[in-house]
Amino acid sequence: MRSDESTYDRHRLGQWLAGEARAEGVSRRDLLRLAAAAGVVTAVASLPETAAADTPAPGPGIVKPLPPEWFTIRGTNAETNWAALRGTGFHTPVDRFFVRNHSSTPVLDQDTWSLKLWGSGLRGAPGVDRPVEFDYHDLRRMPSVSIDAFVECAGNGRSYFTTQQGDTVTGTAWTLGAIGTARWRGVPLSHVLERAGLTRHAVDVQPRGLDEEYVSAGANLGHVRRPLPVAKALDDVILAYEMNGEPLPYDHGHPVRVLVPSWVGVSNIKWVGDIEVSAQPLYSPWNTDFYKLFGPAYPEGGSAPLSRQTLKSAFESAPGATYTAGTRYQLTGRSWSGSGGIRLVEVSTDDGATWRPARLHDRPREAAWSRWSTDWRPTTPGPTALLARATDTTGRTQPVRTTPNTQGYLFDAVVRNPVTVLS
Ligand SMILES: Nc1nc2c(c(=O)[nH]1)N[C@H]1C(S)=C(S)[C@@H](COP(=O)(O)O)O[C@H]1N2
Ligand SMILES: [Mo]
Repeated sequence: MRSDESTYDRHRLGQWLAGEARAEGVSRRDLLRLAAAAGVVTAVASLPETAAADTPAPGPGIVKPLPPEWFTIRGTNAETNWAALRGTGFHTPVDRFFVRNHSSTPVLDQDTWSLKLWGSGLRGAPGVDRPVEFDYHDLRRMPSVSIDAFVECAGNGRSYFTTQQGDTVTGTAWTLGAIGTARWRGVPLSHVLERAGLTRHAVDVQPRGLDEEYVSAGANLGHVRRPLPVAKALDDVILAYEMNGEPLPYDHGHPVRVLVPSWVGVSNIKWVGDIEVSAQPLYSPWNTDFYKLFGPAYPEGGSAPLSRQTLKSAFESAPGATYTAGTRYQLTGRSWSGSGGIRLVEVSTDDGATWRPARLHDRPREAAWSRWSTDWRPTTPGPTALLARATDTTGRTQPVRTTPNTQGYLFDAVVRNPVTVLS
């Protein structure tokens, strides 16, 4: 009974967060009770009184608190402010990790959750289309692995196409904060696929989320889902149930998400409910329309679906920061690549006129960032710009300009950070 009740509470809260529950059915007092039951007191308690009157949830449907010093809200998403990462370690604290939601965070109960695997790439009696099912505890009993990896939105840095290059692009105007690095623990997807009866005919694997169906420009595109080639699925992909040593938080896919190291953020399907395993190639709007490169530099039907992320660098400072001439500063930042580790980071404090190597604080690692620092004692008052330029272990260096694409994915040019030196 008790668990039915709390399941119902969580479900109801999820509906409310998703804007589905009408306010007359849920009073503010009930909301607080629901929130308490689901362990998300602060998110709801901080709502203005009027929220429960008859308006839907204000702002994004994200459960965790989003203090403005840590996050910039962009529609249904929350971007991490880079200044909030200064002094944090290699792993991004969960409470500062960016959230990218197509709709809103569903509050799911691990005890009623299950994962279904189905499709023509699995063994099974001919003509019988019975899914193979695993529950949360089945996964917890399987051998686990831990990996350090970033999750980064393919659109991270998109706003610089416009502000630095004058290109017109569509999509969320992220600066560089649509990335975080965590330690993820879970079960290798290869293990689960083997257990489900993977055949050698399988070519694509498509995980699908349990969050609301995504409606874009009036069209219902269904649940968020994107196929992965079976080669990647069997390589280093995991079904993650822990983030930085704690159960996966609601906003990051509780109880289980897919984690696809080095690949575009959308591959990392949160709140995964089922996985289609197919002997034929699979398509979804997320590999045909979105997350491909379109534009004059690309073929008529667009590029191949995006896989790996690109190369970027960011300073751990606020936009437009001021510095005082004659004072010694330690500038800090991080660089990362989807193609390998970081071999070199160069910094310019004079708007690109001169460059010097930064100190690297992490060894080059696949799928993860490297922290760096450099000292700066500004001398000349006035405006200048800070720039950082990384080279990865494949030998690739961030360019001055990125070839534009209509949806503004994979910005990798050196970002110019205007600052002012005060006398
Ligand atoms: N089910 C589901 N999975 C999803 C998404 C989503 O909206 N729904 N967003 C994707 C995108 S575009 C990104 S960049 C990452 C963001 O992960 P995070 O919110 O944990 O930072 O999740 C991906 N997985
Ligand atoms: Mo994304």
